[in-house]
Amino acid sequence: MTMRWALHPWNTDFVWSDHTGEPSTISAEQARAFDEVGYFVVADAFDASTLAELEAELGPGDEQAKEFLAGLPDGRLGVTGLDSQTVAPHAVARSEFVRRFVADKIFAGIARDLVGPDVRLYWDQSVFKQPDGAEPVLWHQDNGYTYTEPQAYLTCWLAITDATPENGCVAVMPGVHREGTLAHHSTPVGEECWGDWSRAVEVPVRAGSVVVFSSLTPHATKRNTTRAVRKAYIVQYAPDGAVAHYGDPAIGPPARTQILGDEKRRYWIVRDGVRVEP
Ligand SMILES: O=C(O)CCC(=O)C(=O)O
Repeated sequence: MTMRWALHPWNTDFVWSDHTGEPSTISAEQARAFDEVGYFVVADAFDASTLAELEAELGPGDEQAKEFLAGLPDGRLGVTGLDSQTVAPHAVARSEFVRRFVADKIFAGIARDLVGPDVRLYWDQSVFKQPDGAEPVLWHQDNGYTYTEPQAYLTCWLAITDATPENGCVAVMPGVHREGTLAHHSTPVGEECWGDWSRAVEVPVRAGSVVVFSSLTPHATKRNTTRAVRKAYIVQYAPDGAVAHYGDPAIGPPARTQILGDEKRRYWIVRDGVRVEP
């Protein structure tokens, strides 16, 4: 089923807040792009030796994810699969290097500029798109997986290997973030919202570059049609006090609301406008 354009039933009065302050880390053009189209690229943010260390630290989590998937009948669980993309969450819980990496001054500065003065880590995961992959990542908003309030938080998608149209770089639907959360439906390969490849923008980037987008920016990645693994590490930052809503939007309002993120991983990145050393 291809999704039609529709707002999420819980999204009744969303208004996107433009970023009007003086940014500390990103440029004024990048802040404007974030507001207008919902994404921008920080090119070459990390050097090869940092990437190599990060990649080494992410390896064991990816191996664990593969072992888990290998125990399932078809090696798949939703969006993640041995023949599509392996997804390993929470490297920050396993690695001191990664714990510090996500609070790097580049990430903290971007989060300060786009989320506000009080920011916590929400989520981190590696996504390794397997060679000659069987399935894409469908159009979705990150807020379509777990509905949050405020609806907008920040996703930083770091390329560990070069990301190209052939191996499944990020593609986005420009401008749609301003509508707030769209309706999603569950498919065998993950959540899906409306998207239109004829209007989409593919965002190829070199290894070490970060695609910065909103939790409300619809994005997708095509199948990896190459013979090499495409590796990315994704980190999400949310304002202090953000909550997650759970329930079935087809039935009614949220059945349950709780603080966003696990207590141990929800550490400060920026507090009172100042980067916090983890
Ligand atoms: O890295 C990818 O291929 C897509 C990942 C993604 O969209 C996500 O984690 O929300």
